[in-house]
Amino acid sequence: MVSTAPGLASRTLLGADPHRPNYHFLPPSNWMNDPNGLIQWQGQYHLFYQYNPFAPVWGAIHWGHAVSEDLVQWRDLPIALAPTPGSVDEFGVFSGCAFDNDRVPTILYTGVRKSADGPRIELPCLATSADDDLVTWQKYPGNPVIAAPPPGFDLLGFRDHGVWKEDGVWYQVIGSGIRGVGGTVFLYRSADLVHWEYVHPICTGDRNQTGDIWECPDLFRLGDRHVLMVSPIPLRKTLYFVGSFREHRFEAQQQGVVDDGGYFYAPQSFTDDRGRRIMFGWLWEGRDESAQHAAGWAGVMSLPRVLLPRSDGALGVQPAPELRSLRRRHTTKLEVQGAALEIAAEFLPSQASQYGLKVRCAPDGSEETLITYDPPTGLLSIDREHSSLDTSVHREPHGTHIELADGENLTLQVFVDHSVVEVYANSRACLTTRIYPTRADSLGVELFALGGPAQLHKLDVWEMASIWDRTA
Ligand code: DQQ
Repeated sequence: MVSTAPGLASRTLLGADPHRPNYHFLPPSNWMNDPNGLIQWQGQYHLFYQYNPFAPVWGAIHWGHAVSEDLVQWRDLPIALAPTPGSVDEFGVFSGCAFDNDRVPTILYTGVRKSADGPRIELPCLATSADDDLVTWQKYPGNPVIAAPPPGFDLLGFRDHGVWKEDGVWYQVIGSGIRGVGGTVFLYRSADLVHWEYVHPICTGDRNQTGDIWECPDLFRLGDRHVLMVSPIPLRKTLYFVGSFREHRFEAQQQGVVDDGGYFYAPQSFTDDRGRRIMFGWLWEGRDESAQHAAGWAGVMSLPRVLLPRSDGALGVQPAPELRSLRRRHTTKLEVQGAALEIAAEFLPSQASQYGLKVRCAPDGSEETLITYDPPTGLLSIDREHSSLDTSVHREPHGTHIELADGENLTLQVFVDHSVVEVYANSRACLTTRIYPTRADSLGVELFALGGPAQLHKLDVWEMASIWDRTA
């Protein structure tokens, strides 16, 4: 299928917007949400994404598409999938995955239409591509490939897919929720990707703890365990469970939040040809719809993150090392200023009651964003109370607990990219937030400590290059 939807706008159109990130991926204009169909095909990384080509708000969901050699520099490709009027996906082409079916690039996505009495009907659909650049896609004429959700449940959703092959059999997981019970992930199997047999739920949560509907399930092996990620409605964050997957049932041994900054959702991960498990997530806006309309764009992709098994059973995470290619002017002092920076700061244990970094600081302190560590409680938080003089943008704080072992340093890696602040702590916690400073001179970086001096062991700051200069 070649899309009849409008093409992508020019990136130069919105390039001067001071809130638009320079080195995080986002479409040329309008709305983006979940990463979809992440795959490395013939050495190239493909990033598809939930996309509304008509407006900077959610709706008319298509699959946008970009390609990269290195996970960092992206090139826009035409829209990959669009809703087909009068079909099973006429309301939207919702989230899904891409995989290799014997050298045929294949997508399994959720086709959505509206029933006569209003509710959405969500069903799995297939599409394949015959070109090695994955530019054009043909929808399977027999879509949907599963005619209805499994019988016997009162379900709250049936969407988003993960696919793998095991002993010659295809398996897929689908996100759902059982009314009054909790989020769940259903398992199906198939010999040919077209005929699917229902197996069972691999895992079901307690709605009081882990939400009503589990969106975007992502199940994968990491080290000697399995990881299940789900994005529960209404929690507005993504949970991970580390555990075992035996006889096609997932048993969680440990649980955590993938990113507790309040803005990271619906991630997807894939394994690349170096065996790395790489994840992207959607960063939503921290301002209201009228501001999104005025800006002409909404939604940013997180930086590529490498997931790592940890000996304590939790999930380890680091920014992909390829991002170092964006580093430009380097300093070990805080003389540097900028809206696009990487800051690596390592603090020794100290007697200070709180310490950390401030970014996007105005010279007179009227705007500043604080990344604060509180040793007594182990709380690492982002304080946006004074991030912006614009009182309409979101400013509630977010944080996560990170207990440091005796003598363990706090290592922060902070990526500031205009309205995005992405924080990695000790390769085991992430906080990502959105800020909208109003002043052109809100560019400073500062260290601070309360209740005693902090002890900075090491500091590196780099100005970061734009990923669009070559493609603008
Ligand atoms: N976004 C998609 C759904 C998914 C949700 C729709 C998660 O497929 O459940 O745009 O953000």
